[in-house]
Amino acid sequence: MNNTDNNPHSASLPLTREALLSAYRRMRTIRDFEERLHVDFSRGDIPGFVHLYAGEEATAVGILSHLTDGDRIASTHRGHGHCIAKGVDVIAMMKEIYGKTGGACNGKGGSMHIADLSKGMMGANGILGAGAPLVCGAALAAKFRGKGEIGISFAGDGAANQGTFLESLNLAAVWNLPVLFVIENNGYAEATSRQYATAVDSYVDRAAGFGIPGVTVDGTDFFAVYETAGELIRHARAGGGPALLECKMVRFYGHFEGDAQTYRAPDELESIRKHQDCLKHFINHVQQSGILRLGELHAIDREVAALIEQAVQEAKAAPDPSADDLLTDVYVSY
Ligand SMILES: Cc1ncc(C[n+]2csc(CCOP(=O)(O)OP(=O)(O)O)c2C)c(N)n1
Ligand SMILES: [Mg+2]
Repeated sequence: MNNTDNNPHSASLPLTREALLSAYRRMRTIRDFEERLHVDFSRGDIPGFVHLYAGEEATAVGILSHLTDGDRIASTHRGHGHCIAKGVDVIAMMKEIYGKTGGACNGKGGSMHIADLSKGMMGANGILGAGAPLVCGAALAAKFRGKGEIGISFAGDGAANQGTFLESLNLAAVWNLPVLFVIENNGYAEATSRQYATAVDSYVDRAAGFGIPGVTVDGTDFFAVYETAGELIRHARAGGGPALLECKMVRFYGHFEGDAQTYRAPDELESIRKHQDCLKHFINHVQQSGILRLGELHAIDREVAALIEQAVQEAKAAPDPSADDLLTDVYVSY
């Protein structure tokens, strides 16, 4: 199958000033969103479990900047960054995490189940490895629609050892599906180091076993992620089939909020924040190359800070779902 003829996405996307400002805004929004949740969770304001994406922003934004609303993604338990990068409304996300009416899922999903099908965001997911088969289904539908749309599955380094994940690679290869499988390798699955639980050093070595391309990239470098993902996405849109992309990255917080992180080296957090901060890297790059001015970025910082404050205030003020809402949104009504 070759979709390039009627494919609105097949041209390469140049990183214009506007595109860079938009990418920065999304990365900054993710960072501020997560840092605010960290504070509010520790105050006891937020129900349920929260896993923060801070530190990993360049991967979500570098990849998802290539997508349109018609492309579909399946996320993980650490899904806020994917949602924001895919264009889900930040105020609806905050309300959802607070469990309130007006949330992306009317307050019934919470952090680990945010979805917005109108944006192609099929959902965060509490089950490791569950997104990959879902994306195969979405990609099969996209292939039949023939408009050059694709699916992207995100999975952590831990989830990449799940049978469902590996079976999905095989299925996608056999059916030549337009899918990109992204492994977000932050070095840990909960408190378990990657070396302890995974037999291979490089996850992309596994791609050869399924006959598909596999590439590793520095997931803290927005520009490297953008470029590498762009090639694999164009390959999928053009009918070239699935690929595997491993993004090496760091997480700035614990596995979940409340994690004491005793499994980390004593200076690890300080070191990764100092040397592997994807936002600092982005700012240095655009400043040194003279593409963007610091003042423009600071203006975005102020707008994002105001948006996050507004989101929290609206979430706190929104009503809880009522008992009458208990059985709505549970089943699809046709
Ligand atoms: C099938 C399944 N097994 C175990 C768990 C419990 N669990 C939740 S998150 C997690 C670790 C995930 O690590 P990784 O995939 O590397 O993602 P990260 O948290 O590092 O982003 C585990 C074991 C689960 N949610 N689902
Ligand atoms: Mg991990």
